[in-house]
Amino acid sequence: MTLPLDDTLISYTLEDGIALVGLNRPAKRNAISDAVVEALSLAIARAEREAKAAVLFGDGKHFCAGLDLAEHVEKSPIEGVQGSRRWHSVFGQIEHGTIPWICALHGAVVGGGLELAASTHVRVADSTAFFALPEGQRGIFVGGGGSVRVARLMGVARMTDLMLTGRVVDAPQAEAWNLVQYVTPEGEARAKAIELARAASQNAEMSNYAVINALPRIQDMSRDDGLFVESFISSFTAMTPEAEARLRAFLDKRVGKVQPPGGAG
Ligand code: 1HE
Repeated sequence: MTLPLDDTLISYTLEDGIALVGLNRPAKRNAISDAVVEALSLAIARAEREAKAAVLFGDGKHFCAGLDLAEHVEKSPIEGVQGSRRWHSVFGQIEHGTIPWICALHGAVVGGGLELAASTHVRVADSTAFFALPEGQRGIFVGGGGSVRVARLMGVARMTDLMLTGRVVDAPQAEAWNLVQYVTPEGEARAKAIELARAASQNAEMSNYAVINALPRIQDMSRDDGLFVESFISSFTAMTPEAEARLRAFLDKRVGKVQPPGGAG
C-alpha cells in the first residue's frame, strides 16, 4: 500500500546530535493513523543516519490517544492484520535500531500510545501523564506489540487488569510498575528526556548498540544461553578501538569517576 507521505504529521529537529521527533497531530490527540506510522518510519531512519540518540514526544495536551479509531473502523480483517504488522515493524525500528530512544510522556498515554512508548528504551513521564489500555472498551485488542512489550514492563497480571477493567494509572503508579523510569513536574518531561539522551549519546556506539540489541534478546534466552552470549558480546565490545581509548583514559585519570547520586563525593 502506498500512502501519501505527510511529513507534517511528525516533526523532526536535530539539536546537537540529538533528534527530537514529535507526534504532531494535536487536534486528534496524536492518534496514530497509517500515515503517522509511515512518517514516523521516515523520521526514525533519518535519526539513525544523523543522530546519536533521539527523543520522542507528543505535541499538544497529550502524548498519544493510540490507534486512529476513525480510520480503523473502516478496515477489513486482513487490513487490520497488515496494519498491526506494520506497527510491529516500525516500532521494531525503534526498539532494535542503532540509537537510544528516550520518550517524554504527558497527558494521555493510551492504547497504541503506550505500545509506542514501550518500544523506546527509557521513558520519562511528567505529573500529568496517565496510562490506560481501553482496547477492551473499544471491542479490539492491542496490536502494536503491547502483549509482548507492555506485558514485560508492568507484568501480565497488571496488564490484564488494565485491559479488563479499564483501570487508569497515574505517573507515580506507572513508575512503581516499571512503565516509566522517571517522573518530573508538569511540563518538564521533554527537558529531562533531552538530558538523558545527551548522556546516552556520550557512550561508545558499540556499547549502546549492545544494550539496545543484545540485552532484550538475552532476556528471551535460557539462563545458560544468555550467560554464554553475554561473554561474547562483552569481549567483542571491549575489543573495539573506542573501548580501548576509553579504558586508557580512565586508567590515566583523564576522565571523571563515578559520582554518588547528587554529584558530591
Ligand atoms: C481520536 C482519538 C483516536 C481522540 N482516534 N480520533 N484510544 C482510545 O480509546 C482513546 C480515545 N481518546 C480519548 O479517550 C480522549 O480523546 C483523550 C483522553 C485521549 C483526550 O481527551 P480530550 O478531551 O483532550 O480530546 P477529545 O475531545 O476526546 O478529542 C479531540 C479530537 O480527537 C476528537 O475529534 P473531533 O473531530 O471531535 O475534534 C476525537 O474524536 C479525536 N480523537 N482520540 C481517532 N484514538 C494497534 S492497536 C492499538 C489499539 C488502541 O490504541 S485502542 C485505544 C484507542
